[in-house]
Amino acid sequence: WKGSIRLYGVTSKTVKICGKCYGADDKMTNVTQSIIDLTGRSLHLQKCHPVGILREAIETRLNSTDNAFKSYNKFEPVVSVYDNFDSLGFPINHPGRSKSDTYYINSDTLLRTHTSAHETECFSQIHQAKETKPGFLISADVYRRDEIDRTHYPVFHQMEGCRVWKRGLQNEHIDQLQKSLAILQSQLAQQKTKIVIEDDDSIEGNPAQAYMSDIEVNLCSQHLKRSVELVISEIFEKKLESMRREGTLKLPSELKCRWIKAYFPWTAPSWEIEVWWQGDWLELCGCGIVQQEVLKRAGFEPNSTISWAFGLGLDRLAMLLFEIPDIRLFWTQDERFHNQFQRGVIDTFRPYSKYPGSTRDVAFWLPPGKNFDDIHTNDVMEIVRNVAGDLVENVKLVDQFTHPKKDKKSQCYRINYQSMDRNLTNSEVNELQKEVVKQLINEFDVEIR
Ligand code: FA5
Ligand code: MG
Repeated sequence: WKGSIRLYGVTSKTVKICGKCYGADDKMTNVTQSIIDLTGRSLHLQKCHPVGILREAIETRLNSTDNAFKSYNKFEPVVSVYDNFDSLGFPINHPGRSKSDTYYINSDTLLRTHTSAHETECFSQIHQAKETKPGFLISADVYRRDEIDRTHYPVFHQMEGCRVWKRGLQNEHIDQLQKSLAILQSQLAQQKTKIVIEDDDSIEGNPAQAYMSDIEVNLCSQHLKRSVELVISEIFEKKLESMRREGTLKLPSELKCRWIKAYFPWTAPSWEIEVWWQGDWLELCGCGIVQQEVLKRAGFEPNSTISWAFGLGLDRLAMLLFEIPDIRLFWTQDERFHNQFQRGVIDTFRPYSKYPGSTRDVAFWLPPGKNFDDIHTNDVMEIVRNVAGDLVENVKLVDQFTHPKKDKKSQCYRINYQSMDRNLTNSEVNELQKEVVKQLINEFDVEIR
């Protein structure tokens, strides 16, 4: 019983990512070759890719008010545990740190799980006056160990946005905040797509930081919320424009959104925004007023600075707006996908014929004395993903039971193999399945039923 994921197929003691070598270690390394192969694709920089189109549209809109944001779009995905977690005040036992959720390269380095990992570095660029704009946007691929299905992929994209004000002795920053907020408000009022907002700005359970005055908290929160709302109304406006062109929209457009209290270790207060879209609330973005501790780590004098930050997921938003039915399509090389999109436009995806899929089950007994909890579903997913890569459409635990007499525990997983780019042969699928079974036995000592 090894009980942990090792480097499938990566036998050496080093891991090479984006041209650099890192030492692997037995205890923490869980990044696999299939994940490493996805680094460096930079979908967010492709001008005609849905993720790139959204990234560019948001950057342009946010800078159209007072040109306050510098873009950082080329940060590499390998970051330190310090940058991803410690510098942001994640407690040592935070679940996000666990190996079942995060790809570790070794005990000090990992594949970033969010773009917030670069906040401290960008704040310190402003502090050292290497960067004169008072804000920044960071877009990048982020990595999380997760299940496999149409809406989940181990890599997705986020955009981080931050805006900073130095507190002036004469309260100049209050002036600046008010002016900038007024611009945002008037731009929002001019958007064709009106946002109807349900706001939760009660401080109960979502306290502000003591060093800020009430007026600062109020202005900074409003500035943050209006900035995010402007982004949302802009991209939905692009969608509605395209629906009007395509003749699928006749109603006047109004967009229902709500702000909900949230918790992030490095912001207080914190919120999430959700959008009502086709009968469901969709979470788009987490945000808040940056904790003073983070700003101090970036070099700012205590109490000298205030800032807001948001982190927006680009892929789900892109799926929804471009009506893309399977998240793997973002990674396809198929021309029929890429030919459909144009810079600056949110057109509806026209599905092309899908290659047929093929389903296989694997059922096994757990080793004696082991519980269902001992095999993490994400670990099974990882094995399948590492063997089959993008040829796996989804993996599902379809059955589990305990044999009453023998007290043996059984699980059955159903794997659906399907390619976005070609037909899979039966024998090819059989080979993949054989390898999955072999690795399940190796890794977990299971007994195939
Ligand atoms: C974060 O990652 C925070 N870094 C956001 C943040 C930044 C908060 C700055 C405060 C200040 P969260 O895990 O909720 O938070 O992810 C942020 C957004 O990324 C979500 O709202 C969602 O749109 C997107 N997202 C999260 N998980 C996934 C996933 N598995 N697949 C696709 N998109 C996802
Ligand atoms: Mg969230």
